[in-house]
Amino acid sequence: MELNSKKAKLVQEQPRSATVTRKTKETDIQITLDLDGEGKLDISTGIGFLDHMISALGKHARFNLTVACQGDLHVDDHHTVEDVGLALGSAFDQALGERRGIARFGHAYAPLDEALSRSVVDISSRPFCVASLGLKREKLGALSCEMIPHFFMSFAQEARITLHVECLYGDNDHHRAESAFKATAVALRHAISRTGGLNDVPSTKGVLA
Ligand SMILES: [Mn+2]
Repeated sequence: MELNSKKAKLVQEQPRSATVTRKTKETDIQITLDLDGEGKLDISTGIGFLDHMISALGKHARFNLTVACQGDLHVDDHHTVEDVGLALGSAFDQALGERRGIARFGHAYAPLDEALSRSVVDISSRPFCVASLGLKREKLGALSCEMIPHFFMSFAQEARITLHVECLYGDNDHHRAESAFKATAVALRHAISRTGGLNDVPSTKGVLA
């Protein structure tokens, strides 16, 4: 019993962080992520609204997160948004490490004024994403609205999580998008919260690989 609790304590103290570098002809990305941070952020993707959304994600998930991306924005915003989503997902996967001793499921609602979003997360190792945000504008700042669900999809793919995020209502697209990121942040924070020791695998299969 004493041994088990010592083991659990050791797991609690293990850092959950990762550094990811991803370089292609389209984007050059460096990310550092600490899942057990204080919301310390330095986000620079070259797309202001994307920085704003990733900042909301990091702040409310209580990550320490730096994201630096030099992308081919002279083409458009597609590669930058997609690749930052993939790299952030990969950093999340690496930082999480062995999928043991965590809550696994998380869900949250987040309002922003008149808009309300719901996000449900399963740290399943089964990449799947349903992102239904109902955005009407073509762009928010320099970010194409069609790339916002795409970002969630790319993140979920490399993070190897199941993510269902929906904006339930709201008139203002900035509010709709931001509430979706905030809800996802809080859902992630709950899903990765430490609930047990190394022997605790939250799956009837006995493995979340
Ligand atoms: Mn805002």
